[in-house]
Amino acid sequence: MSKLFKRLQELVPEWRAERAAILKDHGNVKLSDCTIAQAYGGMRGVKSMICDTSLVEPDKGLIIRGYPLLDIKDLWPEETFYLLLTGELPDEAAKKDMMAEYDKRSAVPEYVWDVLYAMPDDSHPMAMLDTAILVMEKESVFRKWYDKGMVKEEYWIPMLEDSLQLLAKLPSVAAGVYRIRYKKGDLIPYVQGLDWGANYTNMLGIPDPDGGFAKLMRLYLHFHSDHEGGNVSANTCHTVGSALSDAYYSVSAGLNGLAGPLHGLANQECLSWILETIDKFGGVPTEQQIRDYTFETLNAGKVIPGYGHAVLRVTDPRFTGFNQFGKEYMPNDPVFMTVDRVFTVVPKVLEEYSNERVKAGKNPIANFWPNVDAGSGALLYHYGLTEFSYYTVLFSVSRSMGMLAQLVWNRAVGTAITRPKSVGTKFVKVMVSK
Ligand code: AMX
Repeated sequence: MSKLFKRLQELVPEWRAERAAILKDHGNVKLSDCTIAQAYGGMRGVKSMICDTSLVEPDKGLIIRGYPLLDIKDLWPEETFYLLLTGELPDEAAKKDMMAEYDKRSAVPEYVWDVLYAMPDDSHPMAMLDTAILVMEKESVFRKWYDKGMVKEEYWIPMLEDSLQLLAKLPSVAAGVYRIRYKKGDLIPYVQGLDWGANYTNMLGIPDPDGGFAKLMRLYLHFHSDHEGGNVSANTCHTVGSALSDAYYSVSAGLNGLAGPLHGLANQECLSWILETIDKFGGVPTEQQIRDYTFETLNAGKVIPGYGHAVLRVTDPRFTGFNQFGKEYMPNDPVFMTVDRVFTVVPKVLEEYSNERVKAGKNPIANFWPNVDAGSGALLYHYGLTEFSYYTVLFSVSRSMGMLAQLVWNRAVGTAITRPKSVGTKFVKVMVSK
């Protein structure tokens, strides 16, 4: 029995008791109102779900289980998952135990490779990853237990097993997607005893003589792991999981949302935009050139990828962490230098542009600062991962930790099936006429 499982066995009854007491004593307290603008506007800011794994504060960014991200930036992803689930930092023994739990479950069924090799050559890597996850659904322990019959109190146990199974296989599957999609040659096997991040790096097959890429990978997987419950991927996974669909169905669904350009796909678009500027100006552009190109992009009706956020109103600490990494390990890399210079120029341009929008009667841009996607691509590019249509797959491997931790937690406390109420335009018109 894993240390994680044992600790959860102790914690789950406490969480249930806490939830029951809150509901009994304060169930009628109002958390939030919802305006018509919010109903039309993606429910932005409406507090209507509970998520304990992490919190995104508009002025602070990601806080995982009470720890601001930059205070715990050196965690390995194995530790991140333990923390997301239990709320506690694992000791060295628990971290080793997590590695051993992944090792035990790392074998990928052969049929996954058959399916991936059979997909069209020009499939998007995200479509390949999501298909691979979905095709493994038949392995779900949750579904088997459910079909046999199990009591609600047990739901979290097979959900945890499915989560560990899926997480253990994801680096191999994701690396396989890379090697198959970009015709990199044979698949590279998983190495027992090697950590999750280094294993993933190794299976991609990109040379990493000084271990810098593995270091970046651990940081990357840790940083993207969770972003509270309401973002498109987490919320989709949550909704699908609330119907008691198993982890394979739920995570695959959530990642289909991550594949959208306004969400996780932004990282591929960011690097593409950075490389375009370098190309256009024949090297690292000057601040004036960046300013001109930013306006050109905006005036063409496009967004500046990597800037703005639905919740954050400051520089994303994940961007800050990546920027620090770049300054330490690749200060003279032209792509990194461009990202860094863009950071000094774009927020000011967005502010000016936003003021013009307001004068023209449009919405202001709510946040001029970089989000996680603005800088991560440059670091990956530096280490030789240059196929940027693959970047959202890396994000997905990481984000699966948050989605799975939330699924386990929801099954542990017995969160109900999601069912908000929709109203029609007629309802709105009648309401405002009163
Ligand atoms: N460039 C240009 N215009 C922008 C902008 C940007 N970076 N960010 C916001 N705007 C515009 C919006 O398109 C919107 O215009 P509209 O009213 O004409 O439709 C207006 O400003 C108001 O939007 P907002 O309230 O500031 O943002 P939002 O909550 O509606 O959207 C986000 C947030 C992230 C989708 C938006 O900032 C955006 O499109 N950014 C660029 C894409 C990106 O970086 N996405 C990654 C987000 C992080 C992630 O999930 N990985």
